[in-house]
Formats: sequence, structure tokens, C-alpha cells
Amino acid sequence: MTTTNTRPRVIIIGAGVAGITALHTFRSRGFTDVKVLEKGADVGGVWHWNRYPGLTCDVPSQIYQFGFAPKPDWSHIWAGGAEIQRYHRAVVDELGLSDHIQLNTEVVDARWEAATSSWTVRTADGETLTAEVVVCATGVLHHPAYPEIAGLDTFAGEVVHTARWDPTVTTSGRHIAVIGTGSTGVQVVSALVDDACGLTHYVRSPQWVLWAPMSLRQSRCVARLLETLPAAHAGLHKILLRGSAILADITTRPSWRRRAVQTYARMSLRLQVRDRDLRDRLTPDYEPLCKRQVVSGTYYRAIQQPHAHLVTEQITEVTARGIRTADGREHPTDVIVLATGFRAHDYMRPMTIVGRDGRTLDDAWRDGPRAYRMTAIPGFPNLFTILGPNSPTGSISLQHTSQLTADYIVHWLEQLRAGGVTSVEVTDEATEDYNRRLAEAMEPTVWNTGCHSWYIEGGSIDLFPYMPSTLASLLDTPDHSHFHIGTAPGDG
Ligand code: N01
Repeated sequence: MTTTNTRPRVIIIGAGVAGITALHTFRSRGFTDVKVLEKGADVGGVWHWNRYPGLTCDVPSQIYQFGFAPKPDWSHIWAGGAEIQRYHRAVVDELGLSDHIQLNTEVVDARWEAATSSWTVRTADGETLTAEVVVCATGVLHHPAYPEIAGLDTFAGEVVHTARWDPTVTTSGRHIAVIGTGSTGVQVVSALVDDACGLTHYVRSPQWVLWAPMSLRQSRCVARLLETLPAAHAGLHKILLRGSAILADITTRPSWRRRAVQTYARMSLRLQVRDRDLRDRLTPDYEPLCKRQVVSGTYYRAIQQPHAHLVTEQITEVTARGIRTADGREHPTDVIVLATGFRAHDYMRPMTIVGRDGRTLDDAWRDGPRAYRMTAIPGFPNLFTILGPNSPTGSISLQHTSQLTADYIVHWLEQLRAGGVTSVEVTDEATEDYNRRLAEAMEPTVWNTGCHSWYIEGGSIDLFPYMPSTLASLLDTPDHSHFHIGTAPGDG
């Protein structure tokens, strides 16, 4: 039976997928004093901040949803960004979570107060809040990475980053430059090319682009069936979770299945791009599946339109009129679209987080982010992260990982609720040991065979090598011997 108690008070930072999952999970387990502080003007995290043309989830929507809020009636198999964002808003409203989320509130500082075993949290507006527990659900893909290109600030036209899209920028009938060829660059090129007067895609490192029918609609009959048979819907979700584990396995471990997908990637390029020179320039210098996989049903067609151009020469500078490349050519441009990704290194920053004995997170993570079971950090009592260091990425459901981590945190909230326990802090030894085992587990995977992920390159957050089943078992047995348990005076 669920008991209610206002202690511990919990502050969750961030109202994206992880923050919404945590809020709902904690409340449904009887924790009533839970507040989410969200910097943005709405919930949704990346789906609130990213609004670029063509934004589509490249993970099927029937898996890209909360287990506790199934949505049978997605319009497409791979839903667009606006529909996903509406879903987040609807979930928050329908589950009665809105009143617990404070929008437009940026946390700038969180400090552990040993005397009261609580965190003091300050916001950019000068508000001060106190809670026994802080949960950072701040997301890795948050801070846009702006490239350092000489002259970018002298450009006379408009410059827009995909992660902060400006809807007032006109792209129709203009010459557009898109820089970057990750999942975002490929989507934005496909979306802008039709109405542009000319579009040039600047590709520093070509990517393998797996063909998939991304514009496929989900049939109304499927929606009706899933609506009528919730058990079948839940079953489909489970099957898709298993499928994502197989995909993660394909991505990380050498096998015949991996080779089959690699062949499919090569065929996707070969069959869609018949021009040999263009194909050569679109061919990466690494094996397929060595980076987070890009999926598109339209990119290769888009780049072959007569008014589309692929430029693989290095960019040397931006001039007032356009972009100059290493061959000395200046490419006239009206709008520069930066699809240059995120500063993953800045995870949980620029907040100042000060733990026990004045230790800052910057100190603790000087050699890179690390945590015990992806969520607890030595030196930071009563503080947890969701989708933190080494969390599964790529094809594994973020909602599922968030749910498992939130359930794990609930265990510690229950200890704090039971009375007597005032603080829980993972030990250094347990964290060391966990990260050593993590490195060992990665040994037979591609991450140690010269194949690097976007996470390793961009932010030293490695792909977690475990599958959802083992992930669940890693998170479901909190081990008290690995934690310092603080108790109130007199409680021993
Ligand atoms: O960013 P990226 P993204 N000059 O970091 C290039 C998720 N996502 O926004 O490879 C020229 O992948 C850089 O070139 P290089 C997904 O998890 C999900 O596309 O460094 N180019 C690269 O091509 C993904 O992993 C969905 O040589 C420069 C690009 O910019 C993550 O977001 C949809 C440059 C950055 O690629 C990030 O993807 C979209 C320079 N100076 C995204 N600087 C879903 O559907 C950088 N680049 C779930």
C-alpha cells in the first residue's frame, strides 16, 4: 500500500522526458512534496527547445513514449517533433502534474547543507528553495554547439542553430547553407530543400544514412485496435523494448547481424545515389554503425535535386556574403543553418553544484562524468541524476531508462521517508568498482575496437553496454553496503 508523507521534499531539475517520468513516479509512490524547476517556457526538454523544420523522431513512436502514458493514436510510425511535444504537454495535464512544475525557472546553484541534511537551491530569479533531495534531469542534448568558424559573426545574412530555431527566418526562395551531417542536419536538409532557391550541405564527415520509410502514417485501424485492447498495446511496447535491446546489441557487438545492417547501410547509399562521384563524396571513411546511426527516407533524394549541392571541402571562413571553402571558392548564401549538435560536456552545467565539504561537481568530474549506476555521485548526498553518465543511448528507450532510474531513486526516498535516515551517499569505492566493471563490460564491444560513438567523441559519456534486461537488474537491487547512511542524532 502507498503511504503519503511530505518528507522528503524533492526538487527535480528539468521537465523533459526524465523529469516528467521522475515527477509522476515519485508522486504515484506517495511523495507529495515534489517540485520540478524547468528553465524553459514549457515541458518536453529537447522536444520543447528543438523546433527546426523536418524535426522527426527517428525512433518509432510506439516505443518513444512513457510506459505509464501509452498513446495508441500516433499519426505516423515515426512521429514529428510537434506531435511529440503535444504528447508531453497532454501527459503532464492529464496526470495532474502541471501544478508541480515551475516553468521559466533556471536553477543556478545547489548546495548541500550538512547541518540540516538538505539542499539549498537558488534560481536565476533569486528565489531560494530547500529540499532534502535533488534529482538532476537536465539532459545531455541541451546546450547548442556553435562552431568556431572565422568570420561567422560578420555574415550579413541570418544564422540560425537548429536547436534554437527562429521561426521568423525565411528559408523559402533563398540560398541556404546547412552545416553538419548528424541526424539533425540530414532532417533539416530534407525539409528545406524543396522550397529553397538553392541549398548547399557542408559535410565535414559524411555519415551512413540508413533508409527507412520515415513518412509512413500509422493506420487508424492500428490506433483503434490498440485503444480497444490495452493489453495488446502493452504487449507491443514490450516487444519493441526487446527489439531495441537487439538493436543495441547489433550496434555494440560484432556479429553476423551487425554485418547485415552494415551491408544494408552500404546498399542504402548505393541504390539511392547512382552518380559515382557524389556517392564517393557521401561515403564515410569508417564502418557503418560506428556512430549513432542516422536514419532517413529522404536525404539522398534531397541532396540529388538539381539545386542542391554537397560541399565536402573544408570551410575556411564565413564572409559577409557567404561561405569560403579551402579551394578558395566563396559560396553565396542568404541563410546559414547550424546543425552542429550539442555541448554534451556541459551536462548538468552551468549550474554550480556544491556537495559535502564544499566539493563542486566540476572538481568531482574533472576527469569526466562518472556515477554509480548512472545516478549517484560520491560527495553529493541525497543527489541523483536521471539519464546521467553511461546511461543507455542510441536505440534503447530513454523513457524506459528514466523509469528504471526513477524507481531506483524511489528506494532511497523511501529510506529517507521511513524516519531516522537523513542522508544517503554512495561510496567512492562502490563508484570506482562500478566504473571498472563498466569498462570491462565494454571490452568485447565495438567501443573498444576503434569504433567511436558520438558520445565518446562529444562528451566522454560512453554508451552503456548493457541491454534493458540487465539494466533493470542493475537498478533493482539497491545495495546499502555501498552507501554512507546518515542518521539523525539519537537514531544511531
Ligand atoms: O548533432 P551531431 P545532431 N564545421 O553532433 C558537424 C539526437 N537526435 O544535432 O562529424 C563543419 O550528431 C559535425 O561534423 P563532424 C541524436 O542522438 C535525435 O545532428 O564533427 N561541421 C557533425 O556532422 C544525435 O546523436 C533525433 O566532422 C561541423 C554535426 O556538425 C544527437 O541528437 C533527431 C563543425 C553535428 O552532429 C545530436 O545530433 C536529431 C564545423 N566547425 C538528433 N562543427 C531523433 O530523432 C560541427 N560540425 C531521436
